[in-house]
Amino acid sequence: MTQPVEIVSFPVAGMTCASCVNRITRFLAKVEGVEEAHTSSRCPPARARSGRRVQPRPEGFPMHRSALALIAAAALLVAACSSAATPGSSVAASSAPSATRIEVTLTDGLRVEPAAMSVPTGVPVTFVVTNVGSTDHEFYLGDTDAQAEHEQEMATAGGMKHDEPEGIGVKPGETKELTYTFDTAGKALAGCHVAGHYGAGMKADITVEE
Ligand SMILES: [Cu+2]
Repeated sequence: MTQPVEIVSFPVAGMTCASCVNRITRFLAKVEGVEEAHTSSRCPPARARSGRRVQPRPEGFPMHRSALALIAAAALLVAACSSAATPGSSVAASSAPSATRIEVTLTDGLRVEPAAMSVPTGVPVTFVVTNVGSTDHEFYLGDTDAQAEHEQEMATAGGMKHDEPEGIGVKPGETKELTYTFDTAGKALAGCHVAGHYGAGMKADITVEE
């Protein structure tokens, strides 16, 4: 029996750069039942190809449910993306488990200090990041693939356009906070992708504990 495949297209507002595009695409691709996702900051609009495995469905449970969920999810992502630059925009502080705070220093010696950190899974962690150098640095969270992708974005876009949920630019002498929740245990990294910095070792290992 062939699986029904539905091509779903929908417009996404508020994407301002290549990282927004990548984030939406990565997110869509992870949604259950989605086989392929394409997002473009120009026309054509975001598209997701949904190949849900056939299961008996009660009448009135249309395929469009997944499309609606996608749109809602993408809208949330865009909201997160564009509000990330606002300081103090952390969410639901009262009901969330108490955030772990880690003080981080970025140096002109191209180091992220401490070079190794441990964080819990599923708990907001606030990184208080200070650039003690005299050149721009950034603090970008993600696994090896995400770091490589961001390195590429930085190279093609010529720099970070705006702060993001997983990364911030920090000017010389500035201290900024980034609150992030690691959803899965394992290894992650914090890296600076100002040209040449990551390659020179400007990164820290993050162990996300069970
Ligand atoms: Cu740097």
